[in-house]
Amino acid sequence: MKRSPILLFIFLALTSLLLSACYSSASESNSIRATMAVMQDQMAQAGLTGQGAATQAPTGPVDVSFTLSTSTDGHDLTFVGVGGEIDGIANPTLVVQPGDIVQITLVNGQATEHDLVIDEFGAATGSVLALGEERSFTFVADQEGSFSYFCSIPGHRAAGMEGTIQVGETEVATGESIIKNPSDLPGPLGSRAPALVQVELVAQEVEGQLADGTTYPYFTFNGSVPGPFIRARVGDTLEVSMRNETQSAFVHSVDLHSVNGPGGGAVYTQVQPGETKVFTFKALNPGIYVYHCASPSVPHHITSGMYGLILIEPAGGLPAVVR
Ligand SMILES: [Cu+2]
Repeated sequence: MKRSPILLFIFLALTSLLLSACYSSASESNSIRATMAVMQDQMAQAGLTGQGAATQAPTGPVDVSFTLSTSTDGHDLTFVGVGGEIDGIANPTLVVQPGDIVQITLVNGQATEHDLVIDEFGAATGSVLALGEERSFTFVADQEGSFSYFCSIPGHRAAGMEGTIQVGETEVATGESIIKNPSDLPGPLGSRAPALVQVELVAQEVEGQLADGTTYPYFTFNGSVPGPFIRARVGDTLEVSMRNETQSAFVHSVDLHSVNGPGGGAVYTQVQPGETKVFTFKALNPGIYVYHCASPSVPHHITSGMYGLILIEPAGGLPAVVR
């Protein structure tokens, strides 16, 4: 059988093309491998390999160490402190100072797989499997703030195996004081004649101190809870000015229970942020009455601080008290 020289040429050309393609792809993958090796070296130098972004390798003696044992009450899984100030505490907060070399030892309290991981420090014990098995890690607490330590075995963190490691001072939330001084009261009226009494109320929304480290978005009359104590006598005409601060987010108003008439003034005093409305009423009945904001949702405004007292003295004033 006689082969066509043209076909033979095509065959040889295709073969050589195929071979050169193989060689070039081999050399390309070699160069990719080389690049990856360089990158891995660089990542190792930058401490970026392994779990999380590992911080600098600890050198020198351990400044602070904690031992945590895994525990279960049949429902929840926890870490329990062993020894020192955290002894017996479930998921204790571990407090360390910035720059401390911290050692954490995990003791397995069950014959179940657990571990302990702190992502931000690239720190992980690896698994403990057997009852009583221990594993430790050491890291430098070189970032300030609150971080979670947890068990990374699927479902264990959600079941309760999570706590906080606090590096440095906790940030304490502080707000304005909204406390009303209980002695901040107008004096007795005595036996004066009926008069015009002007009352100025300002709705102020204040990020106020609720407890140590906790603030609350209060709604106030004149910046305090309760609002100002108002004093008048039967027969007085009260001119109530209700202003809402410009920076307020909500509509506010005032409903004084000493007002004879529906709504106690709330109908006339719904004020948008930046708005002021004034109304007058005549005090007809002696007594001590509550006043409060009556803008929807009313319970939200009252429980957030918009309430106070108004005293309507009888004609001739109140009798003197002994003490
Ligand atoms: Cu209000």
